[in-house]
Amino acid sequence: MYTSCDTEWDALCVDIVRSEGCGECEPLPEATCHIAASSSELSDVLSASLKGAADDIECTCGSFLEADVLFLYTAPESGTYSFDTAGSEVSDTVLSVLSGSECSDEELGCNDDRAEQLRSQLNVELSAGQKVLIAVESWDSEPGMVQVEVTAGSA
Ligand SMILES: [Ca+2]
Ligand SMILES: [Ca+2]
Repeated sequence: MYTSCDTEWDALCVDIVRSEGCGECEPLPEATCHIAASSSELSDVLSASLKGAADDIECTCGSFLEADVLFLYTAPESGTYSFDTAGSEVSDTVLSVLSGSECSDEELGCNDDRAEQLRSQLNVELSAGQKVLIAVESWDSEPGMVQVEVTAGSA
């Protein structure tokens, strides 16, 4: 893919221009943050498919460059929330919770395997009205449905 000449992809673009003798460079693809579903219920199950999903964020406890699905969750009240991928079709999940509704927000926590199982679970303290992004990846690029069950967690 041809990319813009005045960005971090300069070297790649210059190589293309040199080898192909033209100065035509397309703009960089826009950084997007694909949110599959959202909820603000105290107990809810969010689900989406990893098939064809984009790689929007890097889960720090996951594999490099894995596709992810993102769910936006708004805490209805202050407390501890549990996010659990039990019931996902993808057997080995990775779960990450970001501190806000943007893909650039900081990671509050990341879990690969919980209690010697391949599923993932995190307890996170949230305040009323706080928005968090929940990211789910497969550990080994297995396409399929993933789901996150949100419940009132224990601290
Ligand atoms: Ca990813
Ligand atoms: Ca796992």
